[in-house]
Amino acid sequence: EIEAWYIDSSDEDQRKPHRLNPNQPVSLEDLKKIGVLHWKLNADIYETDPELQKIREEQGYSYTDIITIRKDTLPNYEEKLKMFYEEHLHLDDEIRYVLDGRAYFDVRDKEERWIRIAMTKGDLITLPAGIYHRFTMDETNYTKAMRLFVGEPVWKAYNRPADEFDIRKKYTASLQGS
Ligand code: KMT
Ligand code: NI
Repeated sequence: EIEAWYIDSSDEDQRKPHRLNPNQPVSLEDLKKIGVLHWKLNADIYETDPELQKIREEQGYSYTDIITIRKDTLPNYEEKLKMFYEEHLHLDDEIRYVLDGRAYFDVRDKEERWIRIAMTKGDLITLPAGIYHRFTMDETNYTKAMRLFVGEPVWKAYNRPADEFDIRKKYTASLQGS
């Protein structure tokens, strides 16, 4: 089971867990209500995994590539990490599959509170288009992730505020009554 929790608002190192005391967990069901989908897969066999294949077919995730985030392998490491941690949205779903290492995705809930999602090896997650979110390494400083996309990838991020986009309006409307 993937673990998620509400975080505090302290400015301490972003790589720390930032749990509230007492911890305030968020369930998979809660995540689903804000459009965040999750699958647990066997990352050791990602190259031939029929389960991954099935998800890709069902969801239309035609594109994949692999990104390794480590100081010595990712060009402009510090700059990129800083960018990833700016609150932003995309016009398409953000789909990530952790093949090795770990990382955090933070997403806003309906009341704009930050939820931290702890991604470990085997976690595949879809953040819906239009959701405000950000990404950070944890204290292990290493992630290898597959990036998936429906069609030709567009990595453009729009930092908050980006409320004028139709996809943002569509997303907030989808939260009503759920
Ligand atoms: C994004 O847009 O938030 C990212 O691409 C995060 C880093 S990919 C593991
Ligand atoms: Ni993003």
